[in-house]
Amino acid sequence: MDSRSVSKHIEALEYQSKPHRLFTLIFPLNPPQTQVLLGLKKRGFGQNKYNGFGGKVEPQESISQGAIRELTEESCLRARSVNKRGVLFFYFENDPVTMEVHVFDTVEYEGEWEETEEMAPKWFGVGDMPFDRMWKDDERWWPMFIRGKKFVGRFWFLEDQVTIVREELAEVDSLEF
Ligand code: 8DG
Repeated sequence: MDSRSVSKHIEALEYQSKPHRLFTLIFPLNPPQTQVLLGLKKRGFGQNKYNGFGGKVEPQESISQGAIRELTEESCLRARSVNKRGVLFFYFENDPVTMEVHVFDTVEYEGEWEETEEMAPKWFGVGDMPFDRMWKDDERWWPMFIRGKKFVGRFWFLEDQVTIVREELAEVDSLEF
């Protein structure tokens, strides 16, 4: 086995040995892709932060079905198509579960956005993001997102959910997840 195959093999074993929980995260863009709809999260994990829309993938659905369902539940928009843009892995100190978050955009959606129990939506310029009120990793991968790149990232957080102690981030040609 060459060294690249060995490291891929180790990565696969590491992946299997840790419990993963699957999540989605979707960002609606206006047609010229100059603005993005974010939601201020009103409750639960990430409360008071601006974010895209998303949540846990249900057992009976595909990941992209989960992204579409969560977008409607949290913003009332109905996506007609979604594009997979990235996969992010989050590791938190003293938490054995890896969060695997599949990131999408959508430019094809119907309906008017509405505030919901979980999110208060608001449009932002893609170059004018409220990073001081977002998860700390977002400013790292957002430049790739708005340049239309695909990406894979891994971020290790302390228990405070703010301090990143290690990160890996790379643009990729395709996402095989
Ligand atoms: P529930 O309240 O209904 O139980 O949960 P849910 O709606 O199913 O899931 P959730 O707890 O709201 O899901 C967490 C969301 O936050 C999900 O969309 C993934 C996203 N998210 C993280 N970490 C990060 C991060 O570092 N940056 C960004 N932008 N999003 C993140 O979990």
